[in-house]
Amino acid sequence: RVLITGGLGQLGVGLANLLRKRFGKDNVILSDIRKPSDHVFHSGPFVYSDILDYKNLREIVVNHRVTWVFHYSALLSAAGEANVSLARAINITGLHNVLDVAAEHNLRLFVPSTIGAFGPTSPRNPTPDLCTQRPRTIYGVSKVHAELMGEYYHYRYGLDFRCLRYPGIISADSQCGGGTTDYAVQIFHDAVKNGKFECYLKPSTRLPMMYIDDCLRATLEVMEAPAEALSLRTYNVNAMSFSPEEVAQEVLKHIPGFQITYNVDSVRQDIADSWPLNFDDSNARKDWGWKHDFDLPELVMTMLSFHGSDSRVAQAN
Ligand code: VAH
Repeated sequence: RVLITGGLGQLGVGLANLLRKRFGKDNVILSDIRKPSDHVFHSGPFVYSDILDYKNLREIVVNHRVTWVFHYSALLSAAGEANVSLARAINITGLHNVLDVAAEHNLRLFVPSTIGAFGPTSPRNPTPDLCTQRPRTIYGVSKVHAELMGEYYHYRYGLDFRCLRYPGIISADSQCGGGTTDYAVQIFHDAVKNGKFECYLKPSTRLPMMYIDDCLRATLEVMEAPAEALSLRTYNVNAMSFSPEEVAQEVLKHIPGFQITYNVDSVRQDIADSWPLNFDDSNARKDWGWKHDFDLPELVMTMLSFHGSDSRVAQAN
C-alpha cells in the first residue's frame, strides 16, 4: 500500500490519481491534516495524518500495511519565510518522523526536494546534481537537510530513500500555496478570466519550471527504477526554464490583448534571484531514462485549454 502525506497540497491529488491507476484505487491512501473535498474523499482511501504525531504515523503504516510513502507535507519557500518556526517543525521534525517510521518498517520513501535547495553561491547556469548548496530560505535549508538525512539513512540503515529536486511545478486543476513560482500557475487563470495578470517577479526572472504531468511521471519512474540503476539518492529533473515575460509572450499568441503588469514583491524576488536559472538533469536521463514531454508551447496550450479559454486550442483538439 502507498501512503501520500500532505496529500491535499498542489501535487498530492494528482499523484494519487496516477498511482491509483497503476496500483489500484484501494492501494493508495491520501492523507493530510485538513478535510478533503467530497470529490477527493470519494475518489479513494483518505486518512487524517499529522506528521508531527509519530504515533499516528506508525498506526497508519501498521493498520494499512503501508510499504511506500510519498512525503509531501511541507511549507514552501515564501510561506516558510513568513513562519520559520512552523516550517522548521513541519519540514524538519516531520521529516525525522517519516524517516524513522520508514526505517522501522523498511518502507520505500520518496521525499521531494526542489530548485530551492540551492542558493546564491551554487552554480546557477546550469546547476548540477552535486555542488555547493547554501540556500537562504528555511524551506531550502530543510530540503537540503532532507536530502542529507535520506542519504544517511540509506547508507546507515539501508533505507530505500529516493528524492527528486523539482522545478517550479505548474498545475491547472490544483492550487499551490506559499511558493515563489506560483505566479506561473496564476497567470493562466487570470489571463483567461481577466485578460490580464499582475506579476510579483521582475519580467526577466528566469526559473526552471515543469508541468505537473511530467513531475508526477518522473516521481513514479524514479520510484519504480531498479535500485541498481540509481547512482544517486537525489536527482535534479528538468523540463524548461522561462521568465514572466517569456511565458506572457506565449500566452499572447493565444489570447490577443493579454496584458501583464509588474508589482515586484522583494521577498519572493530575492528568493527567485538566489535559485538556479537552468537545471542540469543529465544523471536522471542517464541512470533511469528521464525525459520531459512538456516544453513552453505545450505547457501554455494545455493550461489555457484547461481554463477553457482558447477557442483555437479547443477546435484543434
Ligand atoms: C516554491 N513551488 O516556489 C515551490 C517550489 C521550486 C519552487 O519549491 O517554493
